[in-house]
Amino acid sequence: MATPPKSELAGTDTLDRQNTSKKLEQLEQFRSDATGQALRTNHGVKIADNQNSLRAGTRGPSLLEDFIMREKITHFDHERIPERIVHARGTGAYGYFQPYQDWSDLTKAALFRDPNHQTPVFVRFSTVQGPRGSGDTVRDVRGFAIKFYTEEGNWDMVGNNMPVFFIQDAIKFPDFVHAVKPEPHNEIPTGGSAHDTFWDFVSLVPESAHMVLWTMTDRAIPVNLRSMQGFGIHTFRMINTAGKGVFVKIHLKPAGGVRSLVWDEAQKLAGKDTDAHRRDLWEAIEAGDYPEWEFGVQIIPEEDEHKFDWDILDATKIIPEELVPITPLGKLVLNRNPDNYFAETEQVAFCPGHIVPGIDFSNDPLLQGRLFSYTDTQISRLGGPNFHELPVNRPVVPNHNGQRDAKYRMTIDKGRASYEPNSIDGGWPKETPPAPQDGGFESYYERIDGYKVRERSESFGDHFSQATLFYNSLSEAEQAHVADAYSFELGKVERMWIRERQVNEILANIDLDLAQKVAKKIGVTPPTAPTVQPRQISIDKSPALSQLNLLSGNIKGFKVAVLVGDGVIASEVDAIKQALKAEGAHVKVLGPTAGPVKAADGSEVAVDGSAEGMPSVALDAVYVPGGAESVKAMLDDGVIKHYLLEAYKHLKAIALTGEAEQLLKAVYLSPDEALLTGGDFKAVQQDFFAAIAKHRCWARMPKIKSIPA
Ligand code: HDE
Repeated sequence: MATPPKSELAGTDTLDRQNTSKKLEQLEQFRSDATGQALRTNHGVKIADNQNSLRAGTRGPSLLEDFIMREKITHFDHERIPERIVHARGTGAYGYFQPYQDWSDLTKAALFRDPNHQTPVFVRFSTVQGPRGSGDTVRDVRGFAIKFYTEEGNWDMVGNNMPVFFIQDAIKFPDFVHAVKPEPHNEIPTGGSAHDTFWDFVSLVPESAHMVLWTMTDRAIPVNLRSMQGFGIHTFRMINTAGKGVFVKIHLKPAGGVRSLVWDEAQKLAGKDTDAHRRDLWEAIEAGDYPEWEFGVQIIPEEDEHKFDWDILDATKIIPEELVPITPLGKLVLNRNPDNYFAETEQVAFCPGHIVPGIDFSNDPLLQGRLFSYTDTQISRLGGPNFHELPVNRPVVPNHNGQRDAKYRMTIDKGRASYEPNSIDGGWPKETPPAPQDGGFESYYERIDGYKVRERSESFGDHFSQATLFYNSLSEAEQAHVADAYSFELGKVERMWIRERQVNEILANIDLDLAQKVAKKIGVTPPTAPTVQPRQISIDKSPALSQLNLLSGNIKGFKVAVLVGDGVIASEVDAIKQALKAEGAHVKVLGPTAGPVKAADGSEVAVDGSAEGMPSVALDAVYVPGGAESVKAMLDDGVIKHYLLEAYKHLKAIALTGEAEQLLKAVYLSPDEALLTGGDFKAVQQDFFAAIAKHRCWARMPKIKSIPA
């Protein structure tokens, strides 16, 4: 009898840390470097002339036999694949997840077991509404999808940057997406929700009230992808080594704090730099400033399932952190950019149904529908059921089974038996029984009892109390932005009855004052009472929801513009650069042109670009050092004056030292807690850095209305 290829024991593909710890190593075999290589056809023939097609005479017709040209153009003709139906615009990076300790008492999943082990990950961030080429800074939800290449197979945590969703049941998803996507007749707008079909739908579907409120906050215009929270949204389960399950809500908190753009800035940035977010992520990783998040869970014992004012299976609800604090489990770090956007970021395929032992689903009806949808969509997007063989999607462990053939099969499966059980191939591959650790996957042992119904549980029936809780938890400035955002969006809605319905039947039930403010700005008669009786809940504020409470307190990762011209004081430029770098901030020295400037002492000061090329909207703060000549030129420079006014309008920290103080008068501004002046950099450093760390000078808000866009 032939010897079986491996031990007779079932479950031979158990943990093998040495082999599986690095996804990147595994990917190496697929990476292709053309350096030093001859130009060849796809079939390996060396090409002698890549400039001219084959023709009959130098001025004659092209010849069909030109297999080199035909192959090249045929391939080109098919280079595009369908973009994702939602989340088409995205950007990704590799990194790792590392647990802080052994969490076996919470989950048996191996990735949470060893604090010395890093599980490789690929993360893809995305917007939802816009097509692949749309702007990064549009008002939208951001996808936050993580593929953990664990030693027990891939776990996809396909989340967003907001903790709730628009609908409660997956069957409504196509309706919601059709409504938010550009209008069918003219395909407008690209990347946003400020149009009739979206507001028509959400004003008719009150369960969307909470999530729509989130999208009207500044969370929908993150300053960059590094500064966003991530959420699993649905309630999931974790199962420990003893087989005990708990419910969990997944949270990711950015180490650099949660920060957003302001609306005017977001709109301008979409035009000035369509790629603002992907550029920022790329540059941060290239600069070694690796984005980091703390991965944590809210843990809800099974016996507490019904103890909240809301149903934990309802994806339009959060569990306030004040009621169930987050247990931090580990950190997620992104430290490598992909080599090829298409092969990695575009071809990556996530599915919430990809889980590993120790993690399981809940009965959330939104989650349940997602489990089916994602693999289904990959089949049309990636051309068949073999997309798991694409390098970026391959698990780091082997995946033997009887699934064969189909389009684009890359694996050459050996053996005769593509069925199980078999006696021809020694019975391989075999099942692995479930085990406290490293066993085969076993669904959570849960009793299900019920009638077959198309009905929503009554516990899903309250749509406003959490929206009100969220609104009440926001700072005054955040609330003002919410009113502005609703007014902007609804102001673009052509049908008056949709505006009225959103104000009277949705906003008035969230907060009457908000409804009245918005009504006044969009030509609707302000409502005087809600249409739904407010529901009493056990908590009236959740400070953890206000992003003003989620800043890091330091300036690591912030981007500061230093405006220079000929005659600048070089030592000042050096001092600010060094001090910012020491704090982990990024400095962009910007001149009148993209060429170097000559300092007052005759030395050359290198610049990173021109002020016009790197507008204030792309940076977090502005510093102008002294220098009689450079400031003199700036006093007559419209670009610089606009730069300062725009940074001021966007509530940014600005410091003007030495002669640069004269610029204040030129732009008719006066100092405030974030607009600083002083003799030199040392004089303003402390206050300037403190103002940057606050991210925005909210006290300035009442003044900025008078500054033209
Ligand atoms: Fe998705 N969603 N979704 N979604 N979703 C997709 O899958 C779907 C939902 C999310 O970077 C699609 O591969 C249904 C919630 C992210 O590749 C598709 C429902 C949340 C991404 C799909 C939802 C998400 C997607 C389109 C209602 C937050 C991008 C392309 C039940 C928890 C992943 C694709 C990436 C992508 C279906 C609702 C997050 C069509 C049916 C809730 C981050 O399968």
